[in-house]
Order: sequence, then structure tokens, then C-alpha cells
Amino acid sequence: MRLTAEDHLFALTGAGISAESGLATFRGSGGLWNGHRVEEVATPEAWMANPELVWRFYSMRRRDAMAAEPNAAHFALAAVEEQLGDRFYLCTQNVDDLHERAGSQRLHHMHGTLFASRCVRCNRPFADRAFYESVKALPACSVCGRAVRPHIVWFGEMPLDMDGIYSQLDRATVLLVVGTSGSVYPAAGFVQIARRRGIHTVYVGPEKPLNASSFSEILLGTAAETLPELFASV
Ligand code: BJW
Ligand code: ZN
Repeated sequence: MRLTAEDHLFALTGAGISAESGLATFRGSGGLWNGHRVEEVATPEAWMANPELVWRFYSMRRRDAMAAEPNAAHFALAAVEEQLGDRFYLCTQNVDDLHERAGSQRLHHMHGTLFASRCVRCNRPFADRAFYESVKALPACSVCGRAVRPHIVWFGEMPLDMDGIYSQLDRATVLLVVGTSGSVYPAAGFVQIARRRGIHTVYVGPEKPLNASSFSEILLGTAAETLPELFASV
């Protein structure tokens, strides 16, 4: 992948970029959902049926993310942003905060963030780093008294700021996708949109994603090994 002074880079990251920071990915053996049913912890139905279980799952995720540190791949993206400025946009499916802790600024969390919660009625997100482990501890909104849920996009819900994402995809000249299995839409479809626009598309990860056939280039390797080298010439 070569970047010139005119390029606009759109980077999309998934759970794989945080794997070398010690955070489990979702799918596959040893993954977060190995042994958990997704429908029990990451859907609106799960939340309605058992908010305590859902909060225990996200409290564990908060704890794990707080204990993790950004790796060389997060830092490489932050460094390339310093070079490209407004010609860079980072869209992450991840809910951890390792990109911001590495220094990324032009960053969008399309599936929400672990470190905010929101009232199911008022809907406004607020910063929240607490752990909720029991029914008694479950938080209620200070304004209307309704339940407070994780500020996370679950299956069947609309990812955040899709208009902003599509307008960034429209101006991109290179799409770089890192560490995502290509199984969850709409993110898995960004490469097809980019391809229809005729721009260069690159995937980085240790194995081919489900949507591999849509990429112009596949670089097999881990994110922390591959990204610093990939950007060395920028
Ligand atoms: C490494 C590595 C290393 C390992 N270095 N790499 C039928 C067809 C099409 C769509 C649908 C359908 N039925 C339903 C849908 C829609 C649904 C969907 O896509 N379902 C699929 C399962 C089929 N999508 C939705 O419901 C979304 N909303 C929606 O579509 O709204 C309507 C809409 C319409 C039109 C436009 C826009 C919207 C919402 C999706 C919400 C996803 N939420 C989750 C949970 C978030 C909270 C949480 O974290 O708990 O988001 S699901 C989960 O999957 C999480 C992730 O962000 C997401 C993607 O996972 P990711 O990142 O790809 O992780 P893995 O584990 O799958 O892969 C890891 C990869 O890393 C692997 O490839 C490894 O090889 C690699 N790796 N080590 C680099 N060291
Ligand atoms: Zn409220």
C-alpha cells in the first residue's frame, strides 16, 4: 500500500487490532462468545430478559479494557493520522478505548463505547466506568428513574452516525481494514462500497476475512507486526 500527499485514508478496525493487547476477539475458539450465547448478552432481547447478566458481561469487558494497553498497531494508526491530518478517518467497531489512548483523534466508535451508559428513555449517553454485578447495583436514570443500559450497539440496532461514515467513505481514496472477520454488517459491506467507487482496498489480519474476495490486497499477518511496517514509508 502506498499513500501519496493527495490520498484520503479511511481505516476500519475490528476486535483483531486489540488481540495483541490481550483483549479477546468475539468469534473462534477462546473468543468472547465461545461458551456464551450472543443472544444472551449482546442483543436488545437479552437486555429485556436479563439486565443483570448483560451488565455483568459489560462490567467484565470494562475491567478487561481498563487493564489493557494499546499496542504497536494502535500507535501506528495514531502516527499516520499525525501525518495525514484531515485526510485520515478511523472508524472502529471496537468498544474499548485503546485507539484514543494511543492518541487517535479523528475516531468514530460505530458500535458504541464501553465507557458510557445511557438511559433507555432519555437516551443521552454519559461517561460511566463503574462495574455493576448485582440486581441491587443496577443503575437508574437520575432524571426519569428508568433503567440505564450500556451505550453499545447490539444486533438489530442502528450503528452510530452512519451518515458521517458514508460521507467519509465517499471522499476516501484508500480503505484499510484491520482485524475484523467481515461477518457483521453494515461494516462488512464498506469494502463493497469502496470497490464500487474503484478505490484501493487493503485487509490486514492473520487469516482471510469472510469478505476477502472484495479486497484489492490482503496482507496476512498480525496487526501489531504489519501496520508499523506498512506505514514506514508514509
Ligand atoms: C487479528 C489478530 C491480530 C485475530 N491482528 N487481526 C443478514 C444479512 C446481512 C445483515 C444481517 C443479516 N441478519 C442480520 C443482519 C444485520 C446484523 C448482522 O450483520 N448480522 C450478522 C451476524 C449477519 N447487523 C446489525 O444488526 C447491525 N445493525 C444494523 O444492521 O442496522 C440496520 C442498518 C441497515 C442499513 C445500514 C445501517 C444499518 C448492528 C451490529 C451490531 C454489532 N454489535 C457487536 C456487539 C457490540 C458490543 C460488544 O462489543 O459487546 O459488535 S457484535 C460484535 O461483532 C461486535 C463487533 O464490533 C462485531 C464485529 O466483530 P469483529 O470485530 O469482526 O470480531 P471477530 O471476532 O468476528 O473477528 C476478529 C478478527 O480478528 C478475525 O478475523 C481474526 O482473524 C482477526 N485477528 N488476531 C489482526 N493479532
Ligand atoms: Zn432517563
